[in-house]
Amino acid sequence: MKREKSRPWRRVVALSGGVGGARLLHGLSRALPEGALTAVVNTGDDFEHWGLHIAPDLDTVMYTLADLAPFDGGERGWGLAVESFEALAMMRRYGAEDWFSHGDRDLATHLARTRALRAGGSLTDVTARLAGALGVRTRILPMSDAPCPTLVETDRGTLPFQQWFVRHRCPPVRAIRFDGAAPPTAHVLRALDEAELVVIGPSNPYVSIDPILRLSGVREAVARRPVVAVSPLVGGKAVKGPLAEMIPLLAGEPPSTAALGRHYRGLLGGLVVERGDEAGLPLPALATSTVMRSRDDSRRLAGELLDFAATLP
Ligand code: FO1
Repeated sequence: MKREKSRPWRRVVALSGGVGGARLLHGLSRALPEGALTAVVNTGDDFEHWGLHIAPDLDTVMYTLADLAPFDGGERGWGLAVESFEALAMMRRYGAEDWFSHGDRDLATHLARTRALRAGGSLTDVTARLAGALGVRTRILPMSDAPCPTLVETDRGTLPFQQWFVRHRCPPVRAIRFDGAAPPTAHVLRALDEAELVVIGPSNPYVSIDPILRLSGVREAVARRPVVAVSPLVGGKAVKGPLAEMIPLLAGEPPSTAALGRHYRGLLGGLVVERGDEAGLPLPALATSTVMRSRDDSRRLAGELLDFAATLP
């Protein structure tokens, strides 16, 4: 049965990593009625640094939805648009590790989160409190309340995600490993069970989306819903990050949207791809402009995605 274009979606869940997923969430939050969107966010990148709990993807999503993130296609998509790095410079003088750039304003988020977690709050509750304080109306759910670090196997050994990504600048990957058996939260499973549509954002499938899908019961819950993904590739190149280099190493084939479709095999009802990247796809595809350099780009893409999803069985 096809959904009429004009009927608004009431319950949409979007799975997200950092910048690409966050930008799509921004567009979806504007395209959907208030209260209709829930973001389920990867926490496999979370780590402790300077004694603080850092949750980069949650923060990127929160800042983007609060209109506080850089959104101009510039180099730095993460963190806050208006930022200074005085504390980092001072910590450097004290001999602290400085490979991860904490901004001064961003540090306030890490402090507030760490204090609230130490006082006994769950990551879900603390995230809701921080996002609410920044005026975010979209529900942001961490995928789990327990630590579930993503580990990257490389020639230099097995590296926790941020060591691999930021400190060592993405050396070639042999395999991705997920530590422990942390469960998804009940909120995540309920949101998926109630979703009319699940959107997989244009995030790295191996290190941003798989960490969510591999949690007990999540893949099965997603597979029961209509699912549309947005490709993070443009002409075989990643919009941002090391995905294009990872696909040949992990899937044994050149980077393409067809490889992406195969990666999400059994899950997708449709795939949104960059114009020209639709050749050879074995599933319904919407070919459009997928790069989000502005809020208007993300609003347009989100609207097109929802109209496309409405045409799927
Ligand atoms: N990415 C970098 O490449 N270098 C950094 O120093 C860095 C700092 C940083 C601080 C806060 C934050 O929320 C994100 C930050 N990121 C940084 C981005 C982040 O590590 C990755 O983009 C995500 O984990 C991947 O989605």
